[in-house]
Amino acid sequence: MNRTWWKEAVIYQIYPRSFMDSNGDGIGDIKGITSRLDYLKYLGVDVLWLSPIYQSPNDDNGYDISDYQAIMEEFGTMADFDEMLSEAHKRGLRVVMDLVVNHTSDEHRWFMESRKSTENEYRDYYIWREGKDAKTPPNNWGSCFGGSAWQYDEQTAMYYLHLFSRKQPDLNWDNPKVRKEVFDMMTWWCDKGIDGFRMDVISMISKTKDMPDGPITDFYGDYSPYCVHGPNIHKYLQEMNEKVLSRYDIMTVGETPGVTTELAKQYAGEDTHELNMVFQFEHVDNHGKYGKWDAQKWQLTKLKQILNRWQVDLYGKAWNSLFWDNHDQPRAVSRFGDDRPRYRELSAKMLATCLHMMQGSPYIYQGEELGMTNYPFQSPEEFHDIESINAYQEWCLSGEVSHEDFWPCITARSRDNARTPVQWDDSAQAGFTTGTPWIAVNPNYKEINAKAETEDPDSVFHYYKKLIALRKANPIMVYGKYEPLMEDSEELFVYTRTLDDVKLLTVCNFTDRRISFSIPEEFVGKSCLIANMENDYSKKELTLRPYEAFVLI
Ligand code: TEU
Ligand code: CA
Repeated sequence: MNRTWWKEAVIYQIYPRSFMDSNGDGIGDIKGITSRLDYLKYLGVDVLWLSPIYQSPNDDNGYDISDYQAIMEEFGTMADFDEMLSEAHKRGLRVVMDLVVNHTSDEHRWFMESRKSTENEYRDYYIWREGKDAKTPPNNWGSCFGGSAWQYDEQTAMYYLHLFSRKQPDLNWDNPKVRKEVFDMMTWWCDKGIDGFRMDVISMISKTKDMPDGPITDFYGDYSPYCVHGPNIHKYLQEMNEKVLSRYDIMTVGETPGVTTELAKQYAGEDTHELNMVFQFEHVDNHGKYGKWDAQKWQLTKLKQILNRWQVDLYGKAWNSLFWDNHDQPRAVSRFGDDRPRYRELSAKMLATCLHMMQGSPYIYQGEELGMTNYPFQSPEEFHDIESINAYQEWCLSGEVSHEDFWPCITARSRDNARTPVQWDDSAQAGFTTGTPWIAVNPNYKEINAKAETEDPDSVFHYYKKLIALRKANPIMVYGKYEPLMEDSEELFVYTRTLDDVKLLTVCNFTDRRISFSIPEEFVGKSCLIANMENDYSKKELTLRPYEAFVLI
């Protein structure tokens, strides 16, 4: 397996709006990121992935772009960006941008032109269809953010496709002019010196020509059979690779909802000339009776089946992206761990051990290194995210489900859980802003904040710092072959990694119970690489305490 910098990297995701505000307007910005580069260097991460910072009306907080080559006013200027990039590079930090090209904002000039007339030269930059009549969309597809995936546009009495919000019209990638515009824009950013792209819903850019009704899920038809892993997806990614990606020493990670391990070998194969790696979502798609809106925890054996399969199936063929959370997911320690005060830090460290000892590039979402938790929402008025606002409307205000039934589900999974400001210290607004934050700071910031944790050697922060340092010193963590153990255990996540004559054992107790464990013969007497609590691992028979995690090598 060839060795590369992005396989050895730890990537830190910044959601700029909530990371650090430098000018007191309550909105995070680029100068704020620059002011925190030393913190990120101290943590030890290698790459920063910035969620979109381009010009946007912020219908979907920057994932609706109106100018790909201008900086969102609230975030600052292009000069601010150039300074941040230069300061990051001075510190040996690489910067990866978020490429959102499945759709633009409806305020992008391409769309403003496209909607003017059926003869406009930009008409075919987007996907327009006749309705069945002026009141009936071309088919029954639903948008990810609720409602129909089709918006009727008076000017030309036709519908345009938007798989996300109606202000995010889908681009028509079958149009070679669209591909050229995108590749030129990507080249422009690469020539500025960025170090790669995270590609938003890139598995959705190729659609079938025919757009029939889809199978009904929740309230509308499912577009997936016609819009996910479409007929030309690999052709377009290979064209992107040939015309842009292969010309720079950059990293690429595709966000590919619906991807399987088989498909991942094509999207991110060692020699398929598409992307370096992909985000898969099987381990965060444990849906319930209200779709994604569900408060249930994984049955551990099911979670292990998924993660073990991704480890084993990709080994030597493609590269894993490892994550517990991001800006679309609830906080890891609340979802997969235990955010009760007694167990929050222990379970956060256990989750970090479980993920960072796996094969693949680990992603840390801002605040995850602090053990930040979900937000204690009290009412739907506190939601800012279009997805949560629309879901509450569609499921609750419509009378479909009672507030009592739905509230625990939507608060467990709302994307706003991950979008509250990073908690820097215990001063007002957690040191995020001197003004009023665009979204409320989690009230637990007085206990959970970067200042307290960087000063406490036993903090979640220092545990992440140690894991990251171990990755640099132990190639087995990057390149070792993964083998699952105890797959039937509902309490313990156990696996080994092997590289040449070195072997490590990872053991994680995912429960708040004491669990007995026999160390496999070959590991008795081995040294402890890292553990989230004191124990004597030289013994064969152990009683693991709640959320205990350790690694022997
Ligand atoms: O997310 C795509 C996506 O699949 C999300 O809808 C995700 O599955 C869902 O939010 C989980 O509940 C990307 C971006 O990460 C997201 O922030 C954007 O809203 C979306 O695309 C549209 O650009
Ligand atoms: Ca600001």
